Amino acid sequence: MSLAKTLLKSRTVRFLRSAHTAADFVTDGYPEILFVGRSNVGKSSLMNKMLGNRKLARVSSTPGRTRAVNYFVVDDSFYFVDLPGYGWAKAGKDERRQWAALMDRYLRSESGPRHVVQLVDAKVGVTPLDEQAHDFFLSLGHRPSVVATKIDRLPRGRRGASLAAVARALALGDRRPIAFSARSGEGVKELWSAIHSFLRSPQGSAASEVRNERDQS
Ligand SMILES: Nc1nc2c(ncn2[C@@H]2O[C@H](COP(=O)(O)OP(=O)(O)O)[C@@H](O)[C@H]2O)c(=O)[nH]1
Ligand SMILES: [Mg+2]
Repeated sequence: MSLAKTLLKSRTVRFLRSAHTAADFVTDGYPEILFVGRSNVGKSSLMNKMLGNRKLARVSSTPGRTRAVNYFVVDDSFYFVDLPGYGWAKAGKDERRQWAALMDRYLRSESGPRHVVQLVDAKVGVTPLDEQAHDFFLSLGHRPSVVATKIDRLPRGRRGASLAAVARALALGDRRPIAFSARSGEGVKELWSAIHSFLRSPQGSAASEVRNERDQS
C-alpha cells in the first residue's frame, strides 16, 4: 500500500485497558507508540485527531485513569499508549516521584518495540520538566519524536522561531519538531509518517519477526 493510502485509510481502534501496576502492562510483543507530555499540553486532542476523532480522551480522562498507562489497540497491529501527564498544577514531590516510578517500571518492563512521541506546547515552549522527561527517555535509549502542539495559537510569523527554540532546548540537532494542531489537522500526516517509519524500521518490526518465528515452529 502506498504511503499516502496508508496515511488516509480509516483505522480501527479500541480501548484495551488501564495499567496501574506492572502486572497490568501489556507483554504480547506488539509495537507501542507512547504519547507523553505535560498535563494540558494537548495530548488527548492530538490522539483523538490522529485516530479520526473517536473521543478516546473521555476514556483516558476517566478518574483513576489519568495516572495510569492507558492502552489502545490500533488496526489490530500496534498500540497507542497514553502515558500519564507530568507537571500538573498541584503536583507535589510525592506525586512527581510516583509519576517517575510508574514511568520507570513501565519503560523497563518487557514489551514489544517502543517509540516515544513527546509533546511540547508550541506557545509555552520547553519547560524544565519537558527537558527532564526528554533526558529521561534518552537515558533509556529512546529518541523521541518531538511534537509542538497547538501551533495554530501562534501567528504564522512566529512559528519558525518557536520550532527552532524547541529544537535547541531539547538538543534535537538536525531533527525537527513536528508542528501540530488538533484544530486544523496540521501535522497529522507528518506524525503518522514518523510513526510508520518506526513501525517499518528493523527496530519497529522486531515483534512481527517474533510472531513469524512462532508461526513457523
Ligand atoms: N488552539 C488549540 N487548542 C488546543 C489544541 N489541542 C488542545 N487544545 C486545548 O488545550 C486544552 C488541553 O487539551 P487536552 O487535549 O485535554 O490536553 P491533555 O491534558 O494533554 O490531554 C483544551 O482546552 C484543548 O481544547 C490545538 O491544537 N489548538
Ligand atoms: Mg488528557
